[in-house]
Amino acid sequence: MAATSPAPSLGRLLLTGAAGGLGRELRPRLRPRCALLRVSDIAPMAAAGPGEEVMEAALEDRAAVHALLEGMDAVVHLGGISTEQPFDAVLQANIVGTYNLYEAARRHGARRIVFASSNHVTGFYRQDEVIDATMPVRPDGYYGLSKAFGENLSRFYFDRYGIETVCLRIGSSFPEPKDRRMLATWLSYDDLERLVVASLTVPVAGHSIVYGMSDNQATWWDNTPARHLGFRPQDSSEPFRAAREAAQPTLDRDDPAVLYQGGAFVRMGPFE
Ligand code: NAI
Ligand code: 15L
Repeated sequence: MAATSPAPSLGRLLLTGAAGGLGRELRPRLRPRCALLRVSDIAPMAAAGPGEEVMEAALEDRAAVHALLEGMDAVVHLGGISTEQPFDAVLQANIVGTYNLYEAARRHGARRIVFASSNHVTGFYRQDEVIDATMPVRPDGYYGLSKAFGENLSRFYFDRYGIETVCLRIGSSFPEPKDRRMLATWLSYDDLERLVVASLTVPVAGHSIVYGMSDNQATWWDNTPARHLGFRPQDSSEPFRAAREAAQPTLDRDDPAVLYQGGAFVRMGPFE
C-alpha cells in the first residue's frame, strides 16, 4: 500500500537556516505538511521543489527579513551562527538577526515561531546536576548569550504582542552521538522532527522552553515544565554507548569540558 502524506496542517511556513545541517534534514520532512514552505539562508540552497519557495537573505538585512515574513503563518528559525565565535559575528547574525525576524513577524502577523535555542544557554551548569528550564540561565559564551537573548526577546514578543514561541534548547543533533558527552545531549533527527512538529501543532504553545534531547538513559535535563507540548522522544543514545566509551575510555575530571554541561564550548576564547 502506498504511504500517505501527512495533512498540510502547518500552513505557510518559513524555514531559516535551510542550508545548514538541521535545515537540510528538516526541509523534506516539513514540506509535505505545509501549504507552502519558504526556505531561506545566506548560503546556497537546493532549488525549489513543488510547494516550496527559496529566498536567499542575510538575517542582519532588515528589509530582506521583512520580505521573508510576508504571508507566513509560522517560522522555524534555525538560521544564524551555531558555534562559539567572536562577539561581533554573533551580534549580527544571532542578536540583530533574531530581532529583525521577530519585528518582521509582528508586522506581517505570523502567529508562532519555533526558535532554535541551545543547551549552551545553560552550559555552565555541571554535568552532575539535573536542571530544568525554569532555572536561571548560565551561558557558556557569546553564542549561548545570544541564544539567551533570543529566549528573552521571544518572551517579550509573546507578552507584548501575543506571538507564540517554543524555544528549543537543542542538545546535540547529529546522525549519531559523537562522543561521551553526547550520550547525554543527543537528539536524533527523527526526534528533532517530532519536537518541531509538536511545537508547531500544539493548540496552545504560549511561550515555552524545552530541552531538545532524545530519550537518553543518562540526562542532565528535566523536561517536566514543557510536557504540555506533547513531545515524546522515541530514540535513545544507548545503542551507541559501548562504542563511544571504548573510544574515550578515560575522562579528565579536571577538564572544564568534562566538568560542565556545555563541554568544550566553556573553554573557547578569548578571541582577542
Ligand atoms: P548550521 O551552522 O549547520 O546551520 C546554520 C545555518 O544558518 C547555515 O546554513 C548558515 O549559512 C546560516 N546562517 C548563518 N549566518 C547567517 C546569517 N547572518 N544570515 C542568514 N543565515 C545565516 O547549524 P545547525 O547545526 O543546522 O543548527 C541549526 C540551528 O540549531 C542553529 O541556530 C543552531 O544554533 C541550533 N542548534 C543546533 C544544534 C545541533 O546540535 N545541530 C545544537 C543546539 C542548537
Ligand atoms: C550547539 O549549540 C551547536 O550548534 C552544535 O554544533 C553542537 O556543538 C551542540 O550545541 C552541542 O552542544 O553538542
